[in-house]
Amino acid sequence: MATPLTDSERRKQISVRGIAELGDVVELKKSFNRHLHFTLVKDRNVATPRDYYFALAHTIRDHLVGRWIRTQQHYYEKDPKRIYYLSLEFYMGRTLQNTMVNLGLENASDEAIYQLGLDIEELEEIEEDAGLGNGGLGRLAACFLDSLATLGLAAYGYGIRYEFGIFNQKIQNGWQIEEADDWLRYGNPWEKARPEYMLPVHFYGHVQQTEDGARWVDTQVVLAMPYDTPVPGFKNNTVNTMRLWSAKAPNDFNLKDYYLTYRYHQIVTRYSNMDNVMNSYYSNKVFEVMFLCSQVAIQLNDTHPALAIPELMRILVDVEKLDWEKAWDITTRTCAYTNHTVLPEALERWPVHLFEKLLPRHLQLIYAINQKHLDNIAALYPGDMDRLKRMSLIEEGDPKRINMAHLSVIGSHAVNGVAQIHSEIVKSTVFKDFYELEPDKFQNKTNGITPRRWLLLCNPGLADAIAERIGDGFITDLYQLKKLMGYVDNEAFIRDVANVKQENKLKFAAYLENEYKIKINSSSIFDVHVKRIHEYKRQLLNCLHIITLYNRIKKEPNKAFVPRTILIGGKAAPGYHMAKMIIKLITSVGNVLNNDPIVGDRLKVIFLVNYRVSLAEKVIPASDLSEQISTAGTEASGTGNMKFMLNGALTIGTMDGANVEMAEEAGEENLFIFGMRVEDVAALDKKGYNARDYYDKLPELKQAMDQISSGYFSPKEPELFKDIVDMLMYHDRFKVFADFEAYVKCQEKVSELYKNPRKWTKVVIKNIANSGKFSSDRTIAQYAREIWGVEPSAVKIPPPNEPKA
Ligand code: Z2T
Repeated sequence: MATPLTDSERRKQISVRGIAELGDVVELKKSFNRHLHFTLVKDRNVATPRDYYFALAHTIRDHLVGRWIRTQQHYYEKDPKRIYYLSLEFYMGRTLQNTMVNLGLENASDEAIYQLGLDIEELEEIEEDAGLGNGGLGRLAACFLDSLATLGLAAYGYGIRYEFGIFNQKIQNGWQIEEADDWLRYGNPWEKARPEYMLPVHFYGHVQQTEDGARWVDTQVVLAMPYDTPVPGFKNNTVNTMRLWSAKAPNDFNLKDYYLTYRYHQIVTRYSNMDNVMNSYYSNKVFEVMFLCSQVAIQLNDTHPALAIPELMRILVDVEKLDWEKAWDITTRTCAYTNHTVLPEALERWPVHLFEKLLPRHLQLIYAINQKHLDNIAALYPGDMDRLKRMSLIEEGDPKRINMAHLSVIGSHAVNGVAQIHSEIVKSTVFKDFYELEPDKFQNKTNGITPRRWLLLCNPGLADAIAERIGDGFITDLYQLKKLMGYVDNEAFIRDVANVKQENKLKFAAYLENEYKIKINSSSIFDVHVKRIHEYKRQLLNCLHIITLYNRIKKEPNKAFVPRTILIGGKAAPGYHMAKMIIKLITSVGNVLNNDPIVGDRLKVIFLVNYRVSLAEKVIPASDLSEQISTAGTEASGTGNMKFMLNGALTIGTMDGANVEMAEEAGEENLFIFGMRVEDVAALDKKGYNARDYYDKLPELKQAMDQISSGYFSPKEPELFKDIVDMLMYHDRFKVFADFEAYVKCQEKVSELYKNPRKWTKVVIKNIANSGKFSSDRTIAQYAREIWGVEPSAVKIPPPNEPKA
């Protein structure tokens, strides 16, 4: 008779991390030792932890190579429509564990490394984040690459190989300090330079009008060097390519000043993409340009790569000699544009004088595009001069500028926002006139996140608890999580979900203690607010709530209080004064209340230094409460909100961005929704927002503000936070005070529910069960069908036959 399995044996069998087959383990160990010897040129006596990381990285990378070659061969033979995702940012984070997860090698590698007497988590920690992005937009591009490969689409991510990623954030005396991120210092084992595909890119010069069209002559040539990184799909043997370009100016290249150098670097790498798209398209077959748009789709990740539009026109008109109408038809049918914000300061408007020197032919083409566009408007709306001015690609003024969003809308057959509410706002505000002109162009594609990195990789305990109930199909079909609604009252599942959360919290607390010597109370609510520091994201609203909680404890020290640890993290743009002041305020408030013996461990405020992809993977699975509190109408979508939901945190949030759809999916009663809706914000704007009204009416708000302005949190420098106070009192575009009362009340409900762990966990389960919509697989399938005109394929490329060593 078979002995019953132990709990851990049962878990191993259903483990979503793959099964450690003996053969695989033996092979991995051999390969690891071979790489340590031949690649790292070390033995176990002298190898450092970093050598071990590289030996493992090379071992795992070897498993990608055959699949990569085969996938590209497969695309060559089947010749499906190619998707080019053009993005100035790919915020990839680490690659080692993600590769093991997607190849199903994680448990085997764990076992192999364990048998070698090493600790795999310690090795994984050595890898640098590929921080080639700022935040949500760049991380979205990275999630999309994972989904594109998992859906078997013939896709390429095209971008820039920055030599420095986003700065590393340090905190000194409560202030943000930026340090260079020299991420390539020890080499990058995941990239392959492709000097054979190097391309010349032209700059400067002037345009000659000849009999058969324009000639751009006397240019200076710059070389663009591609580096390819493999992008594996989840267990489908597909490996796509992310191609990042590096530009080096030849020595004789004369650059006037630093600003131009910087712009030049951006521009050369931006538009070298296009040449290559054309090249890869027509290098192997007879060039039939008429079919370009049926063979290639180009998705522009915001306006940053919008030069693709005039560049494609240049190639079609100047090089391929197509007539203008044909060229424009192909261009617009090939390109599509995603908008990520409606905040006016973030919309790109490039000075014309930059183009005059650097890209004179592109400027001419943009003027010609604009002329035809304005002729069209003038014919449709005779005499409406104001409309012409509003819709022009060129904005008069000093300096004269090109509105890159207008260029992108005109040059694309589809324009999409990134959440339902945002897509509606886009149509009624920034692109109102354009929507009136071409309503069918405008679409919505609600953002998503990859469940591989944001569940399997970062929260294996939760993934296992789920798979034990509903199998592992949810990993590539996240809507299957709905089946968990059948477990809302299942005591064993409730217990498992609560236990996993507690384990994650303990692990994160241990990490904070190890790395930063910070001690936190693991039975407190982990209340987490992580994202870029921005006025519209309202970290200051959180701050005012923290101060209010503190004042309540001080007022009635013996009253019962539900303990909270408030974790706030995020980078401030180096030149954004207010964002830097917000960091200083958070750390100053922390200093006061973390050291107040009356408060004890009931309330702590921790600033999470250097928030980035790899830190998100640690903190999100350990969170109880997710702060998504932007002013309604300002956060296009948010994607952190989705990561928290999937990892069993409850959301406190406004009806903004994708929060709206999260509430729709899970039921508004299962989120902590508070505050003004978009309509309320508009009404308040109409009436006139007066911060003073709230300050006078709400004693707790007044007390908190008075403390900040009187130096309670900065005794040595009472005036320190004057700019914050003035902003909040006299020119707050984001109306923090108007939501203060509702926010504080809503936080009371959070504490109330937390007192009943069983009820809390049931709400958590309902949230997880209804998070299926927020898989980037769903998002990408919609882009594929509704913008690119391709079907995601379930075809599994056969596994490679590795050449014998
Ligand atoms: C960015 O991360 C976002 C928008 C931008 O507008 C620029 C950057 Cl770097 C130009 C974010 C949005 O703020 C966020 O709401 C959204 O979820 C994310 O892009 C992805 O769409």
